[in-house]
Amino acid sequence: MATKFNTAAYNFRTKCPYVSKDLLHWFPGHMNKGLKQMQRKLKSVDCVIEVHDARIPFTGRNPIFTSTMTGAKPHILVLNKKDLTIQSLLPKIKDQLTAEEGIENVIFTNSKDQNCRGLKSIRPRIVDIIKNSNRYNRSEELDYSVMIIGVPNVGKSSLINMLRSTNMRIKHALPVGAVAGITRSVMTKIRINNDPKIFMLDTPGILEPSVTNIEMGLKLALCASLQDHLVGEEIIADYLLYWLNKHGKFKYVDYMGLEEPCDDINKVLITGSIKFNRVRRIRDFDGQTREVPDIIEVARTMIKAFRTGELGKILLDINLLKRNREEEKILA
Ligand SMILES: Nc1nc2c(ncn2[C@@H]2O[C@H](COP(=O)(O)OP(=O)(O)OP(=O)(O)O)[C@@H](O)[C@H]2O)c(=O)[nH]1
Ligand SMILES: [Mg+2]
Repeated sequence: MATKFNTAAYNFRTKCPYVSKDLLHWFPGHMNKGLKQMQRKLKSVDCVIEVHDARIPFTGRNPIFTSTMTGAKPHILVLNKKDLTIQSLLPKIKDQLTAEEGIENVIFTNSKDQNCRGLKSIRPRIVDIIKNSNRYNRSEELDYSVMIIGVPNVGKSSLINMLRSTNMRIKHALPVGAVAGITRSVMTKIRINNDPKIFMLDTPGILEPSVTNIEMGLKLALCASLQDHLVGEEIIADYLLYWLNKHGKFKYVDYMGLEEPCDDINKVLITGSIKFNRVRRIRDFDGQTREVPDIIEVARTMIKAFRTGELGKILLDINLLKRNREEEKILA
C-alpha cells in the first residue's frame, strides 16, 4: 500500500535537482511570431481567456501575458485539467489567486468532461463580463470575440473544442495532442456559440523566452509544456521522484515495482525496467549482443503515469498554497 511508508524514516533530498537553465529554455520561432500576432490582434477582441494547468496554479504562467495582454481586456483565468489535481483545495487556490494576484474570474475545468460545471459556466461568464465592460472600438459589434492564450499543452484547443461541441453540438474542430506545440498557426477562429455569436481565437502555447526559476521550469516540463526530449526524460523523472518523496506521495513505489521509497532515480528506473520488461539490445565491442535496461523508455513510463493521474492527484504548487495548521495536518 502506498500509505504505509513514513517520510520521516527516509533521508530524502530537500533541494530540487540541479538542471542547467539551457535545458528548460524553449522559445522557437513560431512562439515569437505568434506572440507578436496575438499582441496586434488584441484590440479586436472583447475578452482574453488565459488557460493554465490546475496542477501549477501559482507558477509557470507567462509573465508577458500578464504585462501586455491580460490587463488590456477583461480576463478569465481557466485552470484546466482539474481532474488531475486535489479537488478539495480548489476553493483555497481560487481565494489565494484573488487575494494575492487580484484575479477575480477563476474557473476550474476538465476539458475532457462534457458535464464539467466549470466548462458550463464559461459561456455565461463571458457574456456577463463583456456586457459589463467598455468595449471601446468594438461597442457596435454584435459578435463577441475571445482570445485563448496560455503556455503550451494546457488544453487551450481542447477547451475550445469542448465549448463548441457542448454549446453548438458540432464536432471538434481543432487538433489537440499530448505533446507541447500542437497549435502553431495563429488565430484560428472558431464559433462556439450562436446566440450571441461568440468566436474564440485559438493561439499557439507561448513560454517565457528565458527561464527565471529552475523549479518552475521543471514543473512546466513535468506538465508537458516543454517537449520531453529537449529537457531529457531522465531529468524530468528525477524531478518527479524528488517531488513525490518530498511530499510523501508513494504510489510510485508499487507502480515502479519497488519494495520501499527510493530517492535514487537510477535505481528506480532500473527496477522499473524489470517490472515493465523494458530492455534494449546492444552489441559489445567483441560482437556479442546483450540486454541493458532501457532507462529512457522507463522514465517515459513513469512520467506518463504522473500525467495520467496514476501516481495520484497532485498539486505541484502545494508548497505555495497558504495553509493553516489544521489543514497542514489533513494534508500530511
Ligand atoms: N486530463 C486532462 N487532460 C486534458 C484536459 N484538457 C486537455 N487535456 C489533454 O492535454 C493535452 C493537450 O491538449 P491541447 O488542447 O492540445 O493543449 P493546447 O494548450 O492547445 O496545446 P498547444 O497547442 O500545444 O499549446 C491533450 O492530450 C489533451 O487531451 C483536461 O482537462 N484533463
Ligand atoms: Mg492547441
